[in-house]
Amino acid sequence: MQSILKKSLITGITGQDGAYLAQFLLKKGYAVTGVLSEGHQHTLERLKILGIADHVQLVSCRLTDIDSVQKILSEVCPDEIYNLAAISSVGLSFEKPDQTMQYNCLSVVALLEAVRRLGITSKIYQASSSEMFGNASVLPVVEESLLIPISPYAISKLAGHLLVKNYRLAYKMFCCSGILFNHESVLRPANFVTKKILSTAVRISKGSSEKLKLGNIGIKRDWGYAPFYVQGMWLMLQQPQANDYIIASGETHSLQEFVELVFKNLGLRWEDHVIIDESLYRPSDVAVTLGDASRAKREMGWKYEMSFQELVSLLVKEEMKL
Ligand code: NDP
Ligand code: GDR
Repeated sequence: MQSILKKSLITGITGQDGAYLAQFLLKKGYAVTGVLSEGHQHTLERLKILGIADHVQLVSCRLTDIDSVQKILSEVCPDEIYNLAAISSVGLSFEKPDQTMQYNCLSVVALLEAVRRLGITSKIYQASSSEMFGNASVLPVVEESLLIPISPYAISKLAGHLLVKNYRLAYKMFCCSGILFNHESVLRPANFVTKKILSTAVRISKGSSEKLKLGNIGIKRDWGYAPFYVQGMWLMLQQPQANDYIIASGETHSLQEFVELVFKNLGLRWEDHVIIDESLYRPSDVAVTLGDASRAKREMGWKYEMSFQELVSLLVKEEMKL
């Protein structure tokens, strides 16, 4: 039997990244505790798909409340904390800007402040986002590029990002932000565009006559494969000094290319099945994202080697199996 090395705590364990990260940490011999946010209805589906639901401990906590977070931290005494819980949909954040700001900002303050008040040495990973850059004038972006977010989601993530920097500077705490670019998998929730495209296209390939309704397919994204990205999160907490890192594929492609390739992989013509619905356009949207993950490669040895074509083929295969 493998001996337990370290204790980890993951907020947002029931989401895409939480599930893959839990699987990654379990393989490394960590004890994994997942925090379920009180008042939010969670699904254990992703943990079950990966076959790890029975291997993680689940606890419940009001993640926006400092006292509740302090209580959990003193019970678990984690070596590493991964803060992934968030209202993570950019689209939804335009409909619920108040809830997005409240949850995504307060949960970061509560965690940082709880660690500070307890005086513990837990290392903290914060899930920051490429969305914080907004429509960058120079691409690819690096960690020091200007942050001009253009959605309530991205603004809330920027607040968390700056809080992490502040606690690092003011209290010398080991806290890092991973600035992750879009990463996808079969575990993506249904409201994200790649999952919506994959699940609909697979149903069509099996005989469904439905149409796939999409918003702006002209946008371009730096898309990667989620299981490789969680390794970057872990690597950040293994460094001698805390810092912020971009994790990205370094390629950018339009949503139209993604759609075309998915349907092509299934032997179909996308034009026969896709309808553009302008009601799905966002009030403001980032046109292109492209990240430079050189710092992550140079300092942590993290590198990404899957091409866009390989990513799409793999996602189609995984979706067919599901
Ligand atoms: P998911 O949406 O898959 O998971 C988010 C997690 O937060 C889930 O556990 C979810 O619970 C929980 N959650 C959602 N809404 C609430 C709420 N209102 N109150 C409490 N908990 C809530 O996101 P990902 O796994 O894809 O992303 C993980 C983190 O990384 C997020 O913070 C996201 O913003 C950030 N990020 C993600 C990127 C990506 O491309 N995936 C890129 C950059 C940053 P449940 O699933 O049970 O509802
Ligand atoms: P994003 O992911 O906003 O980049 O945020 P999403 O998949 O929601 O959108 C990507 C792009 O596709 C366009 N789009 C559509 N999007 C959705 N959801 N549904 C549609 O029908 C549709 N049609 C076109 C969007 O306008 C957008 O431009 C993800 C999340 O994981 C965030 O948490 C994370 O921070 C960023 O990636 C990096």
